[in-house]
Amino acid sequence: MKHTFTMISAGLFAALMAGPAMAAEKLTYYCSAQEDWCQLMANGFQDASGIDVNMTRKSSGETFAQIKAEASNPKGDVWWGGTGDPHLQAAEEGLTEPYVSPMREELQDWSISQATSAGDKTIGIYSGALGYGYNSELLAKNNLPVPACWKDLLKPEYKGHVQMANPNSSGTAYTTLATIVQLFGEEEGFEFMKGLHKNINQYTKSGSAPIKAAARGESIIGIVFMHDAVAQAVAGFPIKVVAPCEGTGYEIGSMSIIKGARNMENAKKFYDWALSKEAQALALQVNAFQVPSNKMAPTSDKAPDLASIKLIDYDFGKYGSSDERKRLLKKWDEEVSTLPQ
Ligand code: S7P
Repeated sequence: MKHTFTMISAGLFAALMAGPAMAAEKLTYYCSAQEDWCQLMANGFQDASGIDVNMTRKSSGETFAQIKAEASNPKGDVWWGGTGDPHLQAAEEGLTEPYVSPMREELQDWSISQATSAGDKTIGIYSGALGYGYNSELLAKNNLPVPACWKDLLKPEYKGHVQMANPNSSGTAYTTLATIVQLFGEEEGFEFMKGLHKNINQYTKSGSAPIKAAARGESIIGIVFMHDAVAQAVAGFPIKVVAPCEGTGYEIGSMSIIKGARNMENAKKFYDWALSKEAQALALQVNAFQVPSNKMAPTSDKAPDLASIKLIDYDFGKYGSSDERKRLLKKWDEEVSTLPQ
């Protein structure tokens, strides 16, 4: 069987690499993962296919809003990266195109489930667990206790020391909100978010910004995907990574083709290429420590081990649905973000 898959890949790549495409060939690519990975994917595809790539990087919620705003006159061709929930919402709202890639046979079950649940309008490209990280030097300098659980973040000692992104713009922060609601129930979950609000020094636009701020010493604790905290630790900053003791949510980072894409064939070529083990292996060059969806792509030994983290059974169907995402965000806007600190 493995041999057959390899043949499929080899055949597909032979077709893709058959020679440079016509000079006019192009692709408009929206990216919601970290900037350096987005750029590497753009360059990698351009080199592999000869197709000119025009890349824009925005957070997951922002990209969703842009695709929605452009729906009557789509400008993007493919959306790669970012948390799965807004990709699922885009699928439900008819903003993305169904596509069944020949590369599917190489993918993990969780990647295919994401596709199946969305009528093939999206697919999983990586996975990662939510958590937080803290600057251990600053924590010690400020005589603060070492946090290990979500509820530790409510301690009054942490006032002004915790940062997270805004769940409207950021997929990471929406995953945080949905995780807390699933872990503690809606009522207690919103009480938690209100308590946390008292300790927040800033809601950033981008999901990974809070741990970059902690790395630079501008804040102490950042709520982020654990792989984003690991990236800062690997870069040499005094960041410790926490898998919260109560359990935590996770993402299926996703990819979707935009409905009405002007360069539909090139979008499909990118999609197939992005699912290959070669394209997914590029992550290691930029310290992107998510777990890849291609079973043959390497996972860094520094990547958080999802099997050893207490993961909740995140309900992607519910929390990726248009009504639920809109409702939770509205409730957070009205009941949490407006509270005094
Ligand atoms: O940095 C990588 C990553 O955490 O960023 C994506 C994220 O959704 C994009 O940032 P926002 O939170 O600002 O939307 C994640 O999918 C990815 O793992």
